[in-house]
Amino acid sequence: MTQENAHVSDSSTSDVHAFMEGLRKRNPHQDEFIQAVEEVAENVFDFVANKPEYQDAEIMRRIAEPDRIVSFRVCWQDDEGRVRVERGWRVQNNNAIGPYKGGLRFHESVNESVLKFLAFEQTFKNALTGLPMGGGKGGSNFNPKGKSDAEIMRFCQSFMTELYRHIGPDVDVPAGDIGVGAREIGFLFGQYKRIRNEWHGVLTGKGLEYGGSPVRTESTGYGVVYFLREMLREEDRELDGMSAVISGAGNVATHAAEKFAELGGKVLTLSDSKGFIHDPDGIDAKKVAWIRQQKSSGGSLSDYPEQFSGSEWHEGKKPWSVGCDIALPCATQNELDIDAAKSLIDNEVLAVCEGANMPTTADASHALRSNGVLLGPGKAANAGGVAVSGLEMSQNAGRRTWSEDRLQEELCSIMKDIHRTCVEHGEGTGPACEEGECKIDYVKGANVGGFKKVADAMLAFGVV
Ligand code: NDP
Ligand code: 2IT
Repeated sequence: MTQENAHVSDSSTSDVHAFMEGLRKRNPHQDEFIQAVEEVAENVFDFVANKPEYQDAEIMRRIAEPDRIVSFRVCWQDDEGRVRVERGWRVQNNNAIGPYKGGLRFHESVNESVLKFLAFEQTFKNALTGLPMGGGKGGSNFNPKGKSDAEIMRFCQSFMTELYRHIGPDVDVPAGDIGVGAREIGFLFGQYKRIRNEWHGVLTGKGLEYGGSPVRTESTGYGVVYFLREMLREEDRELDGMSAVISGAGNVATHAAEKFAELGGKVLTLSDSKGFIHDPDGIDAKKVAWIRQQKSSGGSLSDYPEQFSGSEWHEGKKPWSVGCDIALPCATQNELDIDAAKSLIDNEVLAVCEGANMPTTADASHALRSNGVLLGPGKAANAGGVAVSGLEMSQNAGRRTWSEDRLQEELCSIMKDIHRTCVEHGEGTGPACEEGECKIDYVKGANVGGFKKVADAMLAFGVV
């Protein structure tokens, strides 16, 4: 790796500032979107510094302007017969390399900024998988907590009654995310099929009985741990015997915990929006199963210590101060801030590998990397989910279902390929290089690797 790649050049630094100033003006009050773009821009402007073909075509400016955003009203009736009104969105960010693809999030915190950041990240993530998928994201500020199955069904049907116009197996293929799992995908798919009278793979994460793919449910969390394993191998280390602090107690967190424990690691924590569980004996597959059951039946994680002695519940706290070798943030954006990063650095954590999308704040990300902590960014580390979604699309198009063994192998091999791409573009460039302790900058590797693929496709199309 050449020395000039080790730092952002002066001219590209000023380009980033001018670019970000324009972006801020055009997207006021969209902090999450601006944060996601800024991280990519820092790396991409450095990469394109001597490449006028990308600069002249304004590729970065175009990727950071969604192709379109659809926003719509979603009315539904609750069990008391009251009329409720929510807002729904689909952000179609970029379809240069394939149909728009990305999840739907139902959470009270959802707004346009959150969905724009997620659709932007998804564009790079999907490119990294090597599969032909563009980037999109959607959802609603609907809060599914405490709602009955019938209420969830009515909401999903109403949401799809508008969304169906904007999606299709070759147009845009949504899936799950926070608050959208197998139950919601079933209701959404049922309504789409009813309106269109067409059966095709318009959503992924479907049930196995109706076109879903083996391994899709587990794929994000398992993929995170496969990516982490590659990061450790690159440093001649093994996961076996390591301890991990994991946040979240949903799809990604529980499957990451399950795989981490299966590969010989000890999972010390899991969490939700109310607090975290600390279990020094380790949270194994049996305990994970209890947590899943508790969450799906509307129960509280605070009951965990009654079930499993020697453990503790920490109300209203996040798990990052617990000493560990590895941290896996698997809940939501900006959950790991600068104070958390300082605790992890003080506790000599080796690696942070992101199961969630953008869980690490910008200052925390810089602090971790400057202090020699390996940071696996979400757009690489959590790409296993959308990768198996891509394989679900292939299976649906070919009207076949592949074996579980085949899908497990494909997931493992895609995560290894993504890791290799990150190493290719992130070697010898990390912030710690300035301190003389050069580690692979996975953030830069993922940003540049994803950008290059999308950008080359866009160059081929001319100005569109
Ligand atoms: P789930 O809805 O299954 O679980 C979300 C978990 O995160 C819950 O434990 C929830 O706690 C917690 N959480 C959500 N929002 C907050 C918040 N604001 N503060 C604290 N805790 C919070 O979602 P997933 O596991 O599917 O998604 C988790 C993350 O992984 C998200 O960032 C998502 O974008 C990302 N991701 C998901 C993929 C997938 O295939 N599902 C693929 C790639 C990334 P509580 O129950 O108390 O709300
Ligand atoms: O953030 C993500 O990658 C997802 N929520 C999964 C998207 C998908 O289309 O499977």
